Amino acid sequence: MADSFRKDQMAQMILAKLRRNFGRTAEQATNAHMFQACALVVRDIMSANNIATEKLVQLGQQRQVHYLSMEFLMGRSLEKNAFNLGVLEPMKEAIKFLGFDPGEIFESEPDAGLGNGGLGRLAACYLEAMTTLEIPATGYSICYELGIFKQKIVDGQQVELADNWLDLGDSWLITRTDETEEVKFGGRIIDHWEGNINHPEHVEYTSVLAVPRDMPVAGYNTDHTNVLRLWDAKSPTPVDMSLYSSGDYLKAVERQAMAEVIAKVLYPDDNHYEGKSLRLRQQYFFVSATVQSIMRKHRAQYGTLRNFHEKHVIQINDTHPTLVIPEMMRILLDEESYEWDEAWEIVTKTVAYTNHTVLAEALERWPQQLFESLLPRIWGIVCEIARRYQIELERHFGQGDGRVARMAIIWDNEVRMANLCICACFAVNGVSALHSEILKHDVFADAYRLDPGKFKNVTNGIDHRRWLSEINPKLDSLIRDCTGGDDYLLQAYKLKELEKHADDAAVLERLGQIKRDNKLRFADYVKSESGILLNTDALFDVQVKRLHEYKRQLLNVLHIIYLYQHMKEDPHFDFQPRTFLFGAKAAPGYYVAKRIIRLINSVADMIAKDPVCKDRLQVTFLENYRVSLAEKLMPASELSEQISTAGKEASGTGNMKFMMNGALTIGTLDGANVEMHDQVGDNNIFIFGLTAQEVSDLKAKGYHAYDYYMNNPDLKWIMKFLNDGFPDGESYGDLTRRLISGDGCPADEYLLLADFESYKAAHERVGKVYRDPKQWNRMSLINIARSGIFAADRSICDYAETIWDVPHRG
Ligand code: 26Q
Repeated sequence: MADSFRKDQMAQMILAKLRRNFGRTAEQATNAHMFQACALVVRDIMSANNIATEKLVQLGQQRQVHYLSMEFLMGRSLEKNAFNLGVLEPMKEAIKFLGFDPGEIFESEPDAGLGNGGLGRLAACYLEAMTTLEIPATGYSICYELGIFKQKIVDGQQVELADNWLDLGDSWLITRTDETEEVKFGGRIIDHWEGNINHPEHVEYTSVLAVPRDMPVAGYNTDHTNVLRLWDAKSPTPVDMSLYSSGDYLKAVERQAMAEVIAKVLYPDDNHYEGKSLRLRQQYFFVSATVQSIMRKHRAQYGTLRNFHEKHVIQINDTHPTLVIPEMMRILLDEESYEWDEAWEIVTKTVAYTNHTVLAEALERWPQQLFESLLPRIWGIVCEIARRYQIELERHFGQGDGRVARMAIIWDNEVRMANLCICACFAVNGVSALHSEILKHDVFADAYRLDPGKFKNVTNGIDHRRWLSEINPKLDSLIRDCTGGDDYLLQAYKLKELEKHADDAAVLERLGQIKRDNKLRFADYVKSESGILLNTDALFDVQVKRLHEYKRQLLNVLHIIYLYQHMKEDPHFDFQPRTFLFGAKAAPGYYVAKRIIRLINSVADMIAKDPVCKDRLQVTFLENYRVSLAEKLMPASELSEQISTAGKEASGTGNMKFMMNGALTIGTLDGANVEMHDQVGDNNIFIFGLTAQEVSDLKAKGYHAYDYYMNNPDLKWIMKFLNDGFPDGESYGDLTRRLISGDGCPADEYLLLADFESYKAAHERVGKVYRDPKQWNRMSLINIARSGIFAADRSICDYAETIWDVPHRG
């Protein structure tokens, strides 16, 4: 009864939005109208909750978390927010009642693709978990007009298209013009000394206005509501038509365009740094607006900034928001007239840093010249931080010590952002146990010895409400049936209770049936999108993630070519049929990554046309891998490929999504795979390859890819095959050269050839187990049961308890 009443109420609210915002009745509305009306209804509920949350936080004078990230890969929000608010069922009923299909309405929402991959998606999962755990938290980023590009595959190659998500996506955004901040670029600084105290004056600068567009975020089963604050860039000088005749019109337009370009586009580089001026402007823009906004509110409430660190913690997601450090100093020194030491104490008790990568090419090092001309006052402050740090280091290590040079903040006319973070932050954490060890003993070894207490680990986690309950409803029912209800939604460790059923034939059979159903559902989707028919009788073997050499999609391809060759040679080759699925975006400027995408498509094409492979071997490249595609794919996946060179993948979070949906992992002991292996043991995961220690030993000793090639007939054959080329006319000598001779860089930097045999053997083990469905399903069940530790709720509790010192629900 209550539900039908709520359905009616919901239908009325949706109709009111349709009428008011679009001047339409339900009969006149399109799916897009219906989506927007539903989003506005849900937004109103969250908005009211958010006002109440903010009041409570202010009254309680609680410590707040500010999560700064250049990326928040939010994906879709309608179904998710409705689910968390407990209004999903009545909303679906109302949509049906009004003559629409809820599935189609959810599908019409564009992904908010304001991120590249792991780091951005992690920020989104964490914002949800912080909200569910009732932590007063705000996310901050840029309101990019264009999110991560849309990928098309044309003639086997990646083509990038603009992602204009704001068309419909801005239904979620509440613009708060009254909270606009001014951000200053360029110009010069005039010092005004008053005795020992300087009052620098910034002149001839260019202003850009930062206008907040807030996206409310619902927590599960709570009224607590947080927001993601996305800063939009606007010019302070509106284009004035009357200037036209005076000739200033074009100048005004130009100035406007210069300002607004800051929020135009997300940089599509993942795990790769490029010293572009616009990127640095983006970073300072969002950081300055954020700090000004937080400090303004704090001052209004407490009348002083002296207790700032008691009321706020700022978590910076990789080094991209590092400029918060000098920006806070600037406000405290220049605008609030604090002395250096007092300002420094407030800053260093507020800011904590998470590192997400050990790849040297991803470490941010900004050229002094660019830095100084764009941010003259910030440059001055960074110089002073660097000078004082250098004195401290020299006192500790002695002058001329190599460690002083390695830890320097400014060196060789570059600003090293990671060193600035390590100097100023009260906590530094890695994102998996192995990664945090590598930070302590390798990447930041000097700093670790100086101050070991600063270094922490918080293993990543995912929003299991989205990545299990919402996307895999059949598995959700099975879990409810086996664990006695939905407690696991707030207490992910309760998934463990599934394990009581590890030997229950009926449960295992049901788990197998769920996977089959999900595979069919996914195959239907692929067919309707691309016309491709997936073989659902084959094992779904999946590698989806950004394309990067260290993630070794190419190792997967080499193995597929090996299987193909074997099958050609021996038509009776006893082989577990496999459907290999790939999904990956390559950074537009990353040539080798794009070649690997083309190679995957050449292989897919060749295999599709060869009758020998029919019903046995299939390869498909899924176009435009994104959050909403991952949501369809994870429930249908059986084998998860996590095959990075050990020591290179900081954590991985896709690995956790697969595990929660019952896929088994084939992987190296890298990132969080190590902890997955710790959870399930040798018997429930397919581990292969060199360990991180072995990789580093082998590299130290001298790795000779050529020897592996010469001594392995399979590898020789595969390389020849790649060189000779494919039926589509494309050949890949460039890729084989990179593996065997190096082509100017070290040969096979990521040790594909060294791990090939071990990878092959692991795949053979996979094939054997798959033929015993009972054993496979049992392993799958154990993986699901032991995946609770990878819930974002657990990660956020770790942050709250070991770094932020804030209370949380539960
Ligand atoms: C930096 C400067 C200029 C332009 C771009 C960048 C940039 C952008 C994105 C550098 C790095 C990134 C993204 C890094 C990333 O996604 N790292 C991943 O973080 C995940 C969450 O912790 C981990 O699970 C992955 O292992 C890690 O690769």
